[in-house]
Amino acid sequence: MSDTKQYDNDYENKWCPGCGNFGILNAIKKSLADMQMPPEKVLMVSGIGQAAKNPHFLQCNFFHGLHGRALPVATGAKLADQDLTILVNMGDGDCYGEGGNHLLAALRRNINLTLLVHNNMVYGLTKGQASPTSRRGFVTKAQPGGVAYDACNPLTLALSQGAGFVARGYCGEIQHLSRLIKEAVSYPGFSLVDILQVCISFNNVNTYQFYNDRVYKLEEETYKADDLHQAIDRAMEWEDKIPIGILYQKETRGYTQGLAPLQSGSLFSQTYDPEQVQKVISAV
Ligand SMILES: Cc1ncc(C[n+]2csc(CCOP(=O)(O)OP(=O)(O)O)c2C)c(N)n1
Repeated sequence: MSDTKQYDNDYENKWCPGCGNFGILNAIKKSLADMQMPPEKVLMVSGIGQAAKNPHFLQCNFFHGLHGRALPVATGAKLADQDLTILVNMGDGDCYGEGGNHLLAALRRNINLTLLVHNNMVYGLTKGQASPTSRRGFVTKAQPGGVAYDACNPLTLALSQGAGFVARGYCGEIQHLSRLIKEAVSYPGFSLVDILQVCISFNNVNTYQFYNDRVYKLEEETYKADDLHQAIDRAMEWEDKIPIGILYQKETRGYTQGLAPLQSGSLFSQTYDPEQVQKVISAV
């Protein structure tokens, strides 16, 4: 256990008091501290939204880019410098809506990144429109009759696309969430942690009370995280009981493992021949 203060900074935070993002931020700091991760070795990448502001409030490297586009940036950064620990912070709209195509590509590539999705089931920054994870019937100012279709299930999506590490956390269970983040960061491939995040301003259905009444931890003694079909079954539980923990973990071969150009080190540390580069550019 070590000090989280090294990741603190004094950037002004305007999240609503009580926002679930605070719990997630604290869990991230705690996991980095427990892993004794030097701030200069951590890169946080994000897109646009309240969740995407998370890296502002951490003392480490960060890249805050375009809505939905955090994963391609993180992919490039990992190829350039394999020694960086990269955490991608996205909201559910940012990741499963605007960035959905990039999520599919990231799942297939299996680059060694950790994706933390702050899933409040609503577009928070733009003041409360439905997102891909809003449940059918969820009423907003833009959907006054309620959302007319079923929600996307990001966990079954990731499982069906061959993801090697799929977990769900809850912003009200900070110790548990920080353990999940540590496991996800240690996993040598693409890891998804979908985090149930309370939005106290724009989602009055999925409140702390709602989750406290339903969330349960996967049974450490009996739950087998290498059973894909069991993982899919648990990922589909929602109405009365909502599981949190590592739903699925398997050994995979990451994109960078054995990739020839990376055998002599990260790309940034290698010399290159401009003539060869010119040849490649001219060929395309
Ligand atoms: C290409 C593009 N489309 C739409 C927007 C407007 N926009 C900004 S944030 C946002 C939604 C953010 O919701 P979410 O990702 O769930 O994050 P939250 O704010 O809830 O944390 C939208 C639609 C934008 N900035 N860029």
